[in-house]
Amino acid sequence: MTEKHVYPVNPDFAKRALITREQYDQMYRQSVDEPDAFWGEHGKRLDWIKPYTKVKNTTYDYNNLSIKWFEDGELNASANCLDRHLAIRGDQTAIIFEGDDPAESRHVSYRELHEETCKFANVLKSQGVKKGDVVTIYMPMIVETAVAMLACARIGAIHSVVFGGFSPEALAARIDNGKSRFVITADEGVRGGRKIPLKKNVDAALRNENLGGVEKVVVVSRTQGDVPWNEGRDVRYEELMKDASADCPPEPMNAEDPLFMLYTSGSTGAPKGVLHTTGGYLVYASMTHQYVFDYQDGDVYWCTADFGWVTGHSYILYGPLANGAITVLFEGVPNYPDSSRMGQVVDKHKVNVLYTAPTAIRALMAEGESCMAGTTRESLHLLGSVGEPINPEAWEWYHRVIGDSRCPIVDTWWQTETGGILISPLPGAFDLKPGSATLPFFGVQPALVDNDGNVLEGATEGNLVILDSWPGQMRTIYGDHERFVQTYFSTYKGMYFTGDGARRDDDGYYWITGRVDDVLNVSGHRLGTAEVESALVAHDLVAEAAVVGYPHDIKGQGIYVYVTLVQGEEPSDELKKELVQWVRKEIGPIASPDVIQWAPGLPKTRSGKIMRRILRKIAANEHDQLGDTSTLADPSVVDELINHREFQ
Ligand code: 6R9
Repeated sequence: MTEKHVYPVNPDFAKRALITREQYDQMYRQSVDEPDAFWGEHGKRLDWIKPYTKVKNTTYDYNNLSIKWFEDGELNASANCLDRHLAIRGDQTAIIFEGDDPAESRHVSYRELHEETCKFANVLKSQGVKKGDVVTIYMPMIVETAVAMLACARIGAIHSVVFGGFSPEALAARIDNGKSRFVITADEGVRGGRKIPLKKNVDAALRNENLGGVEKVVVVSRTQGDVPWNEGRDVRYEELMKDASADCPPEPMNAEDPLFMLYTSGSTGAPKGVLHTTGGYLVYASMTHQYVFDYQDGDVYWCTADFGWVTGHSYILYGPLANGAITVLFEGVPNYPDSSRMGQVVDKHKVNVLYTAPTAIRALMAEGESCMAGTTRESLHLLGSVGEPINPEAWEWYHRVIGDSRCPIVDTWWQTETGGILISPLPGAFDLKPGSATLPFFGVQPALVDNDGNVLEGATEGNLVILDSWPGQMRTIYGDHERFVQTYFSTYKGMYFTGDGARRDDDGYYWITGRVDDVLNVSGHRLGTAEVESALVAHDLVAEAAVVGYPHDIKGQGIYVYVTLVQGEEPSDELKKELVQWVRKEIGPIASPDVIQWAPGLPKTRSGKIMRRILRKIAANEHDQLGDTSTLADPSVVDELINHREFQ
């Protein structure tokens, strides 16, 4: 790294910053050397109904795995996000809602959000929802979604938010896996001027015979669109809210009681329900939100994620609200009505902190600097990035064009499983290097290991593991604890394996290089290659399919599919289109294949394992670097694929 690639701490930002480099060094040391003292102190940032006397009780011992934080404490997440703010900031804005239509926005105060949440919590109770029940939320980005999540938390129900872009089939699989008896949805969502038939999708999902267990579907009116109605099962949000009492005492929850589950893709099998608990998660989400975004009272903070992903949970809802923040909730997309929308929203609501994804930045970059014309963005003082590695060019562009060369950028590395940010700059403390997530947050002990699990020292590259637990860590995979232990703790015994690779430089800065397993990251969305493959082979004409990622200018990774048709079937462009539609139907538009290549055969080892390494190289047009192909059962397959490679 040359000096010109280092951005020293911005002196103006340092003046207001909560944490200096000296403080970071001292606090980090304590967090690792004396975790009980450190987290015992910082756990007090929340209101506890019953204070904890124990702090950290965790072991990564493979045969004896156990993760508990604040285990004898009791609290309620919704009370921490709402009730405790009423006396000091009841009339302050909690949520600024910005509609898909730029003419539509409104402010919701903490008092209003509290009242709606209490009412809806009573509604859920009246519909039979009890503590420990799983409630599926399939909603657009509207205030009622925040209300629904907080209302679940208030009564101790476990919410399971399913991204509104998922297909009925994907929704059905998640409802089924969670044995969820309740669904909350909206008539339709609106994004980029287009309607999304959420209620219709729920109906289609529930037609699946295995889902007979769903008792109630609560439907919020977003568009007042005409939707089919199933008397007895479907109930209207607005009608139930009319008569609901606004008095609903928060349920005391043990720190280790579940708060929510959220499905995410792994390298094998069906998506897994990542389970987060109450105390550790909320301490960690709120503390990272405060320090990473240097959040201070009155700052207007905008995270552009969706509630369907973990970023929406931790950094639109729980972290910010626990901190009494003003959080922007955006229903739309960055390029509607046109590509100046992001700048427009920043100016309209005087946003100080903008947290978005590299894919959005690259899409704007492709439009050219004119996409910020007519906006000043002068309110911004900090930028954030999440979801995938940010390439230095996109970082520089974000810094220069969106942030007017004035705002530090926090490149935050974390995962659904980690609950909150693990590696990120603290903006008033660290010099920045474009493309590096820099250093670990308090209490986080990253390490790089070789393929045999040996810890590597100094400047090097390897598999990224975490050596000890932090409070926000997931506790299990819903309904499959064994899979949890296997997935995260069996590759390198005694360590949490992230699935990512990383490089560490001479300053100890981490550079995340991307997944080292069979997980794709398409526009910041995680997808398992196995998921896309099983969708494809479910098609009658597909005999076999192999899916790999390839470098894509905007999406980060695109989806490259090799398909072998059943004997006697002829490849055609129509069939390609049909397969793309098929995958969209099975999973959702985010899984649309970018390239389909017909493959008369796939490169396999003699034991029949598909050699994806080779398929990745062909897709990336790097077939001069195939490496060792001597273990292939039939090497001629490779030449055939190279000769018929699809051009992107
Ligand atoms: C929060 C979130 C997790 C995977 C993760 C990694 C990639 C996320 C990143 C990043 C490089 C960053 N990732 N943030 N890679 N730099 N700042 O995205 O969770 O959807 O579970 O994805 O995303 O590969 O393992 P999730």
